[in-house]
Amino acid sequence: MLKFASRPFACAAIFALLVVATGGVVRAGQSAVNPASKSQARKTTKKRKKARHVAPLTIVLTPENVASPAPLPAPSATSAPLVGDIAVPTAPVPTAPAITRGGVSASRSSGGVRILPTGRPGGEAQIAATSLVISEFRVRGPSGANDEFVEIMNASNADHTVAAAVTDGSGDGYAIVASDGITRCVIPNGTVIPARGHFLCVNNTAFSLSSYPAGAGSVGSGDAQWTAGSGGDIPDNAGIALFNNSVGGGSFSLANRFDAVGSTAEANTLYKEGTGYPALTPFSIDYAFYRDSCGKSGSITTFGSCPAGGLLQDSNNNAADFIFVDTNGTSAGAGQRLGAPGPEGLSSPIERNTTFTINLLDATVAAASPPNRVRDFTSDPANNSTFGTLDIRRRIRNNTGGAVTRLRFRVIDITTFPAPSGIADMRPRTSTLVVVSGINDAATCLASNGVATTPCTINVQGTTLEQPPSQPNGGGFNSSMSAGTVTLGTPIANGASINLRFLLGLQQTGSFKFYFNVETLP
Ligand SMILES: [Ca+2]
Ligand SMILES: [Ca+2]
Ligand SMILES: [Ca+2]
Repeated sequence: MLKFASRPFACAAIFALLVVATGGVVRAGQSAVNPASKSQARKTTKKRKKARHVAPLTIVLTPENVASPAPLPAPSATSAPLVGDIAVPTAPVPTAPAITRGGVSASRSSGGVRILPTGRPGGEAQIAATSLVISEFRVRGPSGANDEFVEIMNASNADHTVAAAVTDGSGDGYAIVASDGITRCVIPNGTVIPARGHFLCVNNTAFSLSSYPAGAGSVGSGDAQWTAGSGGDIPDNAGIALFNNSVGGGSFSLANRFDAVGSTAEANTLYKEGTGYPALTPFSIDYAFYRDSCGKSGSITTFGSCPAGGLLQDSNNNAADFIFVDTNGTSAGAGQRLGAPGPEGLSSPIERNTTFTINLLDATVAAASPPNRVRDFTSDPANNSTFGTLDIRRRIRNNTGGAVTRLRFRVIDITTFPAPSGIADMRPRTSTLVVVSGINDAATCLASNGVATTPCTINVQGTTLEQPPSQPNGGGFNSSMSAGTVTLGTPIANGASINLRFLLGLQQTGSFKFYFNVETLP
């Protein structure tokens, strides 16, 4: 997990609570903008008026708007007065990095952002070394009730070979089962799920995210499928469980269960953990519940490093472990935050935070200053950048020991819609190559051009917000951003670096945070 953050230079009282944490002030001294203007434009005037008078930023669900999500209300607060662009952070300078198992995070130093790996902290329940967990799912989507998937992750650091604990000689494996007791997918015996890799089970009747990028291609119809003839639609808010066998009946027991997730409306406790996630009002939107790997349960307003260190959290309490996201920031009953589904299967890139080093583009310059961080005040509402953009540039070095043929970054913590006043509403967006001159960092010059002579001019490649799902409001929680220049034909050799930029549209200014996981192939 990597983090880019800073905090107010001249804090007003309203920011005092953020001081111990982090965040970057990206104030432009302008009024907050309605981040859902596109959505609102499609709605009736009557509904708009109604929504705008609801505070705070939630809507009341009524039968009339169950069929389609209600419009988002406009933030009513305004930004703080202009106090500058992005302040220089003042947190203690961290000690030299020491590689441990866990996510990579950035700590602020007096010079800007510094990256250091972090071990997995205590507190939350830790995933056992052999655990398979349900890492993301949905039971409805834009294509309706059958637009469903269940993603499994091997959260351990060792490859896992599927071997059913109970067998009957008939298609044995692990079973993904809904609370009606009907198996939707079997992960066949002998399947190897790589360390931190995934297995994707989809409803082939209406799965709409088959074009979501995976390795060289897309996730397609997943690694296993179900249809109307094999259980069909999983009802809204029904529970799902992963068992260590596919025999069924009494073999689908608590003792044989790897993991489960269900809502408060699920009566069968075998198919959920704790009281369950808050039951959803069923909208056919591009939503997902994904398992938290930051450790803040999807809070937009909680600053500081991610307690989970970039690794999946499983406290056996669905309400705490799963985060609801959708591409329009809809309030459907289980929390409201802009984000995107990201179904992953066996061919998808794998989290490898600890084997990459994130360097400033120019280490002779503060992290909060160009060329490492560039603030553009140009208003660009059409691209979710009403208050301009924040452009973060880094040199990312491959230390995996081999060539990397696919590289992308998954957002695991961010300030975004619906951020309250004083906190930035950031929208990750696609960027393209920029050429940067005046680099005085010899290591970057050498890595980029093969010559250490300074100053030098370098290429900084753009990153692409991966779609589908369509993200007309920009990215958010669980969105992925790809380094498209890294391919099988043009890999990053071990020890080599790539210069990348992460472009964030600003729909509201204020303190910010931006953490992501590094995902790669092989
Ligand atoms: Ca369904
Ligand atoms: Ca669990
Ligand atoms: Ca996923």
